[in-house]
Amino acid sequence: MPAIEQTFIMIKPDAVRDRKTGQIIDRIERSGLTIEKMEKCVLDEETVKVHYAHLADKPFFPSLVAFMTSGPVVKMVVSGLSAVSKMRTLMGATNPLDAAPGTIRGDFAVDVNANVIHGSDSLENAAIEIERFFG
Ligand code: RTP
Repeated sequence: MPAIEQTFIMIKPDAVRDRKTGQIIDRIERSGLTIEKMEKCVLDEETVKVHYAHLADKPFFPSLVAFMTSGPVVKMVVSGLSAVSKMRTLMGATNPLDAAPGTIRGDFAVDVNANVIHGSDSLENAAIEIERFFG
């Protein structure tokens, strides 16, 4: 049975810079999910390195850290029925080239290196990320 969940969502620097924040928030709210907390901030390098620690050995890691600290992000706690998987569906595939039209990445992103939005991939990681970013 679907349960009410909380997930961690972050609009990445490319989308904030391109003034897509409002349109992305609109899609989240239209889907029936609720924004519990929201804050615009610039991430420090250490926080990004911890957040993407599972990718530390990838060749694109330095550019990922540079991108994620390149400007403000909008971080959120989003809640609702099956919020974790519902947001992953709304977001679309990690690589925008594979993301279906109608998804956030499918409609707003063109490049896997700057793919507009982050959403927790499990309930367990959602709790860890909410603690990490909202403490
Ligand atoms: P995210 O954590 O940002 O929501 O992304 P994800 O779970 O869908 O995908 P993950 O594998 O955790 O990748 C994290 C972020 O790293 C960048 N990436 N670049 N150049 C590349 O091949 C590549 N692969 C991944 C993306 O920004 C991705 O969202």
